Amino acid sequence: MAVAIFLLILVVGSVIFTFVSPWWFTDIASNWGGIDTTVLITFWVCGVVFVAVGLFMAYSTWKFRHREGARADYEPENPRLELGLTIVTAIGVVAMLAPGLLVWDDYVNPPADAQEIEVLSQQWRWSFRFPGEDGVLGTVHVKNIRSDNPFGMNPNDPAGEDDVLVAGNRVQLPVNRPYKVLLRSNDVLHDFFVPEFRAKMDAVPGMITYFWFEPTKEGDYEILCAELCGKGHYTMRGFVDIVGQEDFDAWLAAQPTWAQMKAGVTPKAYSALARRGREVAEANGCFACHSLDGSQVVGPTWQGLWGAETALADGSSITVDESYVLESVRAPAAKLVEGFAPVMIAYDAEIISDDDLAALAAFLREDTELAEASTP
Ligand code: HEC
Ligand SMILES: [Cu+2]
Repeated sequence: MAVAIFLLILVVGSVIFTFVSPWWFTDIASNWGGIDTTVLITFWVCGVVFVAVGLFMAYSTWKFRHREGARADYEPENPRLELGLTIVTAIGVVAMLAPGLLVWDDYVNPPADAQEIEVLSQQWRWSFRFPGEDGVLGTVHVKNIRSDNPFGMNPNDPAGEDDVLVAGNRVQLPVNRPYKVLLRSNDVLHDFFVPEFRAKMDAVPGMITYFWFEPTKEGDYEILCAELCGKGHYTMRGFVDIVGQEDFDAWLAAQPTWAQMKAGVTPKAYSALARRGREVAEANGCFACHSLDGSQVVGPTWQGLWGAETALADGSSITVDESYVLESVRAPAAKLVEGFAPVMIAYDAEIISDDDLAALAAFLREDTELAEASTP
């Protein structure tokens, strides 16, 4: 009896929890309502089966409980019951899988007027490339990747000259325009995922994968890497800003093309030194406590850090410059930032060499400068 009541409570409790729980999908911001529908169908099929099986078990444990002198029937075969269960199961499985096939067919067949954007993934950041005026993405190869060619552009392909290169973690796209997203990885498996778009796809080294979507709501949406890709996986975030067409055009025009980047006309990408500095920060786990996007993790964000006035715990304040950054790393306790606990360890020269520290400072400076240069 107790077991039957427990099973009953489990079933009823699960159903109530499903309907009152605050955890549900975020508001959708793309055309992929069909993906929500397939998920809901799966929820309903599994939910109905769960309730039916749970109630049947509760009933059976009560109805067929042990009684003195009662004997069980032996009935190993029951063709009618087996046929019935097979048919019902088959219908359930088809109901769950068939809609997914239809949506998938749509997902990998972009409309003819879809614009292209390339998403380049690497440990642990996102970058983006637009085809430029000719509408054609230039060819690329990993073996071309160097500090002054972070996208691995083919230097001999004229189609790449006008490609627009967005090196930061932030990209803009116009609302209500279909986009075909081409995915590339420079190192390991990553997965581009924006929950509000209901869309995700693996980025696989050595091949180009794709899907398409049409943003339907303006807003700032977070990009996550949905594939465990190394120790910095959790820091691999980015943002897609969905804006009006005019805002998008203005933003895109302000980004450097490959030709400009080569000529150093708009040096909006990080210098080689700064890129090394970022690697030093990644290798030493700084991003476990410091963000680049303004969010507060454990320590203060590095967004806009360079040149900013930092309020210190002793009531004074200091302008962030090279010497303050060096001191913050070598002796973090010397000047504590107001409102933060002294949890950062001191990194001496054996952990981070003077050269690496200079590179780190260059990264912090350029990160602030690039952000200022790219916000109109
Ligand atoms: C365990 C978490 C943690 C790690 C790891 C960490 N920091 Fe910090 N960091 C903090 C905290 C907390 C503060 C604020 C308190 C203070 O000043 O020490 C801070 C402050 C700083 C500041 C001063 C920021 C400001 O707003 O004035 C700099 C610069 C800095 N850290 C650089 C680094 C670098 C570079 C690394 C990696 C080599 C690193 N931190 C690793 C927690 C951390
Ligand atoms: Cu990743």
